[in-house]
Amino acid sequence: MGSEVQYILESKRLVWLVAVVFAVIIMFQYFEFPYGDVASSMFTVGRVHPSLSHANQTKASAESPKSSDNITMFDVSNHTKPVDTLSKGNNIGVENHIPSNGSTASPPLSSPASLTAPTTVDNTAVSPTTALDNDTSKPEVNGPSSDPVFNKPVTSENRPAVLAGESPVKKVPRVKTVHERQIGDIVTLSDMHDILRHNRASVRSMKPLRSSMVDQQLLDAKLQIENAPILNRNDRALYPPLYRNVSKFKRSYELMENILKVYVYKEGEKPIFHQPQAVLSGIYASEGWFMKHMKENKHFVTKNLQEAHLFYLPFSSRTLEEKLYVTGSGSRDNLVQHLKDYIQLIAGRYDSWNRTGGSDHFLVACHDWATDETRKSMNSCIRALCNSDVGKEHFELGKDVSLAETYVRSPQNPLRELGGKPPSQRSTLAFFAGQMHGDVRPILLQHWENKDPDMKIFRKLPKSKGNKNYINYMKTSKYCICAKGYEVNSPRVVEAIFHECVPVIISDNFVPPFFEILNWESFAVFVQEKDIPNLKNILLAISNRRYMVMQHRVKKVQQHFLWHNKPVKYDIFHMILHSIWYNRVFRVDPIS
Ligand SMILES: *[C@@H]1O[C@H](CO)[C@@H](O)[C@H](O)[C@H]1NC(C)=O
Ligand SMILES: *[C@@H]1O[C@H](CO)[C@@H](O)[C@H](O)[C@H]1NC(C)=O
Ligand SMILES: *[C@@H]1O[C@H](CO)[C@@H](O)[C@H](O)[C@H]1NC(C)=O
Ligand SMILES: *[C@@H]1O[C@H](CO)[C@@H](O)[C@H](O)[C@H]1NC(C)=O
Ligand SMILES: *[C@@H]1O[C@H](CO)[C@@H](O)[C@H](O)[C@H]1NC(C)=O
Ligand SMILES: *[C@@H]1O[C@H](CO)[C@@H](O)[C@H](O)[C@H]1NC(C)=O
Ligand SMILES: CC(=O)N[C@H]1CO[C@H](CO)[C@@H](O)[C@@H]1O
Repeated sequence: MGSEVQYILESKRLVWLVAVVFAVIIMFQYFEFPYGDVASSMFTVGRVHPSLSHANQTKASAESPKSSDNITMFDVSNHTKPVDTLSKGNNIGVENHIPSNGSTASPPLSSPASLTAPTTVDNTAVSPTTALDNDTSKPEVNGPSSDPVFNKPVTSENRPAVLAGESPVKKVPRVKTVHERQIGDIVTLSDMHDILRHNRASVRSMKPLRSSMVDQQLLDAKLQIENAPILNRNDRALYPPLYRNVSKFKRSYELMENILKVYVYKEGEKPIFHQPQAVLSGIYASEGWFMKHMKENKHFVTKNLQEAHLFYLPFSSRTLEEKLYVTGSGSRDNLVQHLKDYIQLIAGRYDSWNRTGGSDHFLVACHDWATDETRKSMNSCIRALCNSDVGKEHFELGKDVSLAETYVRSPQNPLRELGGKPPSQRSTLAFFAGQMHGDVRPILLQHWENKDPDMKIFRKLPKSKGNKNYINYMKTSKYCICAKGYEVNSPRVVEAIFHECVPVIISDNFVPPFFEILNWESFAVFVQEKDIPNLKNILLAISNRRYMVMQHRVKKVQQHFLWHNKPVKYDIFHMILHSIWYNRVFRVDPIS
């Protein structure tokens, strides 16, 4: 009897032991792989690990925010701010003009456990990790083989599956009801890579109602890109470290040049449609310049609907707002309706919309509102949007494209003031100036305004002719802080590149432009909003050698962010078109 009891106790203990060991292993796997840093992950307060599959999460509709365990995902309803409060923002230079009080996440707090110990690994991404002790700093990696291109962040491809049967993409932002958003509830760049990869593998555009020669061409193109020949080392036009895979990009770009045909709809009344001239300057200029170049283009544009791979919906989200939004009305319904009517017109008149349900149609829109305005009638389209916030549901990686926000000061000469000082003449460590839009900038100012001579962190600078003061800081600072405003994007990202200042992006969940193609971490620094108190240490922890490497790359990547009066190869016009093309190619259904 006694021995039997003993036996039972023993087995119970054994079972317990096994269970505990198992749990620990699972915990480590679960925490380690997604974040690449066991210590920080395990001790970061309040990090929530959603375990729902991404596929289901992305379906969560804005109208009915899904809740589980009191955590609301993608609670877009409360992100959208009262339109009422909008100051029309007509003045060029007044950026993101849309007070978004609704989206005020609780101020990113500095975690008690975040004695930030940024890793100074010279060739890997500089993404500061939060750590409890000093042991987590990674060993120095050197040599050409450790270049970011060949040394990508831990991703689902090169890490073991977390748990059998689970989707590799686990960490979609779980945006809690906005006010209770917690530290860690953000989508890091490596999460974005995972989501993109997942979406590429699983989400396809609608199977065409009737097949056409363009479908086959796209499939062929996809195959050729996937099997791209390795880039010739002597190819000087593209600097490999800047790209996620330079060979694929090169091939895809060539194929675009060789086969892509775009049909531009003639329908739509001016000035909302077909009138780019109105939007060639200011912070929304990218939609105007794109429209101008697309409409004038001889190489890509076709008049033959049958041979088009893409269909352009040529409207300006900026003009739409200017012309139709009734100040003080608090309603954007008429703007949304205007776009819906347009699609109905197109769908009724041309078979091309119905053939693919609009999934080969695209738009290019830089106004913050465009993301929301187009999410119903144009959701199937490939949308190039400045407001590329992956933390909200309406930006779909793999389909939608992050549009660079370019502040064009002189439409006659978009390259005016291009460039900046060499690294040795950049005396300021970090620079920021801007209005106190949104909830991140006040925190930045609170910690760094007039606190430290190395940190030139200002509110809006006093007016100066041609904005000389601001531009001079951009040209003479090592790092240019791009803190989000009301929404994730900021013209500073491109301005920094324009003036050869290394961008420091403080905008959680922001999908940077040309994300599909560029290896952003190779030339920019990403600092989480919660790490603002540590900003200076994070920057100082970047070795001078690493800084020189990044600054050099910023100069190399610059060509992709420049508008020219006549487009040139690899410039921003072609890069935007390329991203749209790339998503079109990779969403084509292989079983058609
Ligand atoms: C999504 O959730 C439903 C039930 O909520 C489930 O039946 C379905 O299999 C899930 N889909 C995926 C892709 O996980
Ligand atoms: C959700 O929160 C409410 C109030 O905060 C609480 O009463 C309820 O029990 C919670 N539900 C769950 C599932 O935790
Ligand atoms: C938005 O926030 C600003 C500054 O915090 C405040 O002045 C304004 O009244 C707020 N507007 C709304 C609609 O809450
Ligand atoms: C980390 O390093 C700093 C300076 O090197 C030292 O003062 C501190 O005690 C270390 N902390 C731990 C937990 O080892
Ligand atoms: C880039 O893509 C090509 C084609 O798929 C592949 O052969 C090559 O190994 C990739 N290069 C890197 C560095 O991932
Ligand atoms: C496309 O489909 C819509 C809705 O089903 C229909 O009203 C329209 O006539 C169709 N367009 C064409 C050109 O057949
Ligand atoms: C989910 C959630 O927090 N919803 C809130 C959105 O805002 C409205 C009005 O401010 C609240 O009534 C909802 O509860």
